[in-house]
Amino acid sequence: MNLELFGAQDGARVALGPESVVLRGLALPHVPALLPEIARITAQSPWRQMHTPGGFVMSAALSNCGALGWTSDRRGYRYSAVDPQTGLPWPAMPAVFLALAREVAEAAGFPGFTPDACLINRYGPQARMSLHQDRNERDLCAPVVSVSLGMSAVFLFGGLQRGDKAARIVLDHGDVAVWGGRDRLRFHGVMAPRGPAHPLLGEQRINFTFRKAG
Ligand code: MD3
Ligand code: FE
Repeated sequence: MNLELFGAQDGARVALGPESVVLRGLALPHVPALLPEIARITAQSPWRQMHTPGGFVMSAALSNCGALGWTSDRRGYRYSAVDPQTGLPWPAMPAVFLALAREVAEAAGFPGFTPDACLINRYGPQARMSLHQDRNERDLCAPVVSVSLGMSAVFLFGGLQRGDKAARIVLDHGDVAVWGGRDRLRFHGVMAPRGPAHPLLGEQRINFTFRKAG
């Protein structure tokens, strides 16, 4: 075993709120299976920067897989069965993605999670996501599961009001997190990646979030 692949924190569980938790390194064993799937998905539905209703261009690039994909344009945020750039359905959710999402949700106390959408964000060295709530999903009772790969980044976890003070936690390659229940509508964001380029992924951070959107 190559011990350098594992960090001191791997296996740790960090509670962010009453119903949200970070599980350190839980995705690490799956990385070799995940990366070719991300390549396959983004060959079919390429990385793109979306426009916000407010007239900005998002700094992170995104793609989606699954029955529904998150999109944004001048008219608003929504989930769509069709990739607006290709006119085709989003790539199917790979079995390894679904298995990981279910494993993570179960480990956090949300058994039977069946996501129908997976938003994949790619952050270059300058990309970030400002504080927001995720509320376009029809079923806000289902949790959101996230998987972080590549460079590390500071995740900001606020409260139910935009002005509430946000806690900060670094998310590293292989970390997974789950947000459910009363934490589901908390404001959150992520700062630009920091630290050294990642040995596998270079100067980028990739985050995918599984959602029950429809
Ligand atoms: C807490 N993505 O795509 S992942 C997003 O790193 C998003 O790409 C960030 O926020 C990223 O919407 C953060 C963690 C995350 C994702 C969704 C959540 C935390 C969440 C939904 C509700 C509460
Ligand atoms: Fe979000």
